[in-house]
Amino acid sequence: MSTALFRGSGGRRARSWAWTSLVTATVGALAAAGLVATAGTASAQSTLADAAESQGRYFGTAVASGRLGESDYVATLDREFNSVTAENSMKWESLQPSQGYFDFSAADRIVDHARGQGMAVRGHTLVWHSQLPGWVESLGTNDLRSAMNNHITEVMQHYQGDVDTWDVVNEAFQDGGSGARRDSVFQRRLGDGWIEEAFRTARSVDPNATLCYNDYNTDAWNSAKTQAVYDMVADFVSRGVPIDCVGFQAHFNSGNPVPNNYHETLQNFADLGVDVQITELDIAGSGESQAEQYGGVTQACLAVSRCTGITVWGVTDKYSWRSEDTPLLFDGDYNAKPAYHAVLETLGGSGGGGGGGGGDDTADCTVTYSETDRWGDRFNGQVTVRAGDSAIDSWSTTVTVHPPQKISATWNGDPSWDSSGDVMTMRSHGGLAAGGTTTFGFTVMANGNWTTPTLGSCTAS
Ligand code: G2I
Repeated sequence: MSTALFRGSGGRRARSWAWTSLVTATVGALAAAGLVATAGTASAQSTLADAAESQGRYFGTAVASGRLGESDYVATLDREFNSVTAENSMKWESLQPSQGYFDFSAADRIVDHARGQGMAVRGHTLVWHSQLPGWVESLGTNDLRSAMNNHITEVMQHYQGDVDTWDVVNEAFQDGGSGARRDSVFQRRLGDGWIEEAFRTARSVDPNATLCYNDYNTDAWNSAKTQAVYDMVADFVSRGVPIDCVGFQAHFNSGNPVPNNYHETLQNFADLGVDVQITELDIAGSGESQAEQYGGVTQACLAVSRCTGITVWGVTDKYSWRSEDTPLLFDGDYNAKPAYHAVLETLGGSGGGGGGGGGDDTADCTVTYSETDRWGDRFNGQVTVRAGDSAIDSWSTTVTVHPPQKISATWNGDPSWDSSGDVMTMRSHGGLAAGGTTTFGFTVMANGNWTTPTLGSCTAS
């Protein structure tokens, strides 16, 4: 099971089918075990995706491929979102680490999961000065031009039919008051025409994809950077350069708050005849003040008919690129925060949050699985149990193995078994303080089946 390296295009389709059925089967098993919301339990508009859809929008999140093995992460992703963006896996350094060698494996995992769940995929990003492999930096003008066009071509062809929207060019303008283009290798070697060329190439490769220019600090209408991007888009539209959309990253904090005229900025761009999307939303803070700002951004999007959707830059605070700012909609235990409820309600939904958390004080706990060791015939699983906002006296949860697997040893808990021997109930030896954690572990004899055991929910008293 080594990492797949592919030269050139093609090959994705066949693998895609295999993955899709695997994903569907896994989700079916989780649903049967009550681990993911099923159609019967999730009423309309009690999730971000459903509420956004009722407003004719999508609601997306950035996804890190390495997190797709975590059951709470996946359950929250699948329940709440209907669009994903790869947080890092589709960047140039990930997809073409050395010239001519493409490694689509991590990005494929995200796309296969998303497509298996019927989600849309935003491609991020084809041409960006950052997370760019060293070999690109050292190319001369002609080679850089061909490398740029070749990268766009190979990547878009690989994901054609799966990725419907691309950030073709990311962050090409400088911060501050100059309104100038960023001094990147593309700008230095290819001159002003490189952005246009990237868009023309992208259109010729996949005429059906929505092509976006994406940037940050373009939120306040009167800032020099916003104006510079606006001028470029206006120029592209007037000359027929193929651009369909402008992405607003929307990374907000106290130094860069949501501007009062945010809606005006979105509307002015939309009036050029392009869609606008909020592509990497996160807002530092907590509680009601964070909630209010999230509600305001959501409202700004709803007020602009061409604002087609919102993507938040991650599922949970604990994996955010700036986790110390707690900028997302779910806390580290996947409890929905006030910000989540503000977004959901602004989208016309209610309830929601998956029933977990929501800031109440009743006894609860969560469980997370990880595999800690693997040998030729067996593996060790570890479950972390975490108490919610209140102390708990005891906890229990179930671990279901998949025949012919057998659990051969356990530690740090009191196990009991159902009649099939496949479902182990693990009970605590004692309690946990509010927010406290403990772990228990077990060895699974694989007997040829390496499927991850299924965790039940955590029960506290
Ligand atoms: O910086 C925030 C975002 C700004 N707009 C473009 C986005 O693509 C960008 O995303 C962030 C990711 O959220 C981070 O996860 O881009 C960063 C890189 O510029 C990402 O950070 C990288 C670290 O630099 C690496 O050291 C690390 O290995 O994340 C990698 C994976 O965790």
